[in-house]
Amino acid sequence: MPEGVQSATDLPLKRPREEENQEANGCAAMEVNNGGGGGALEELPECISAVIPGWFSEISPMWPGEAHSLKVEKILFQGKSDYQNVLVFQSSTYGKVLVLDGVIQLTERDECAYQEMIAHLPLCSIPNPKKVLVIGGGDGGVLREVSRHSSVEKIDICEIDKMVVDVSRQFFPNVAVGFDDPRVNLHIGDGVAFLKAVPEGTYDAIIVDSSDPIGPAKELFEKPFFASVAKALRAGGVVCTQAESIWLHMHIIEDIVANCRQIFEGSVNYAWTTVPTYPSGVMGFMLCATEGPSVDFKKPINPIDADISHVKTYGPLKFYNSEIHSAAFCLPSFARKVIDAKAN
Ligand code: JA2
Repeated sequence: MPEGVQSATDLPLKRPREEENQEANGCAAMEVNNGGGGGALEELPECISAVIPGWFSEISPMWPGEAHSLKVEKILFQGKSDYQNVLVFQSSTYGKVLVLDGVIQLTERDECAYQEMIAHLPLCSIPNPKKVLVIGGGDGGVLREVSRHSSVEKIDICEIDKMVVDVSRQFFPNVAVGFDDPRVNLHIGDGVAFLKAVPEGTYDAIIVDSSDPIGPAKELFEKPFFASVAKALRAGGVVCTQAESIWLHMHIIEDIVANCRQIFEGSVNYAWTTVPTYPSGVMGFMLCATEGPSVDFKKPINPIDADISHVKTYGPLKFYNSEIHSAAFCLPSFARKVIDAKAN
């Protein structure tokens, strides 16, 4: 092994939480590279050309010391909402890309991996889900996937940022198509406040499709939020939350697992999937059940493969199947050590 390269057994489980020279909007590095460049880049959004001219580089304190880049064909939209910077660009190899505060939320090419897994891991683990709540998810992709389940009667969604919904409808029609299902009720507002007002035991499943804990979604990673989620679920109801990357965020995951273990009296599990355009190429999910009829997330009992009416509307599933569902809960040893220690 070349000198300086870590062996697998040396992998640090904890990474620096933040590097002080990186700002929360993730674009501080352009100062370094643009020096002397004059005003040539003034028209471009902050994160374009930060590292390689003509490329989008995803620089964030969430992944210090690395920046995945995509070649930009054309910038299609840039705006500033009340909550964050919103950018849409055409990439040369992943289709259109949605970026919030400098961080990639989805690309047309690989969004299926995230949306299908965050929706079907919980919904295929319980019989007959009827009432589903989505927190965040303003692009509509999770709604599209929830809508594939014919047992579902009501889908509430609470997204804080209307601009995300509008931009998705305009630029990502195959994702925002989820909003067109008549079972969907869109609420624009704060998910934390929305949940507090939900009567106890309302939902069969809650899906938290959030951005990272360093922006408007901060509270969605904290214990009081998980407590409101548990209260809003029926007995034996399930939650699935975006839960970061095992390669980058073991310290965050450790905290989430510890919180969930205290709050959810049914099972507490961690699953993951591949998403090539997310830093480290993987993304995890926390899956928990409240006390009640027991839920074994690793054994899907409500296969979506059998329920095909949705295929006419949305096309076939591209990523999810029952085998990948079970496989998603298999963890590398370094992650299992931390997660199982907290979860059991
Ligand atoms: N991208 C990530 C991440 C955590 C680990 C690796 C990549 C994001 N968080 C932001 C997008 C999350 C999904 C939002 N729908």
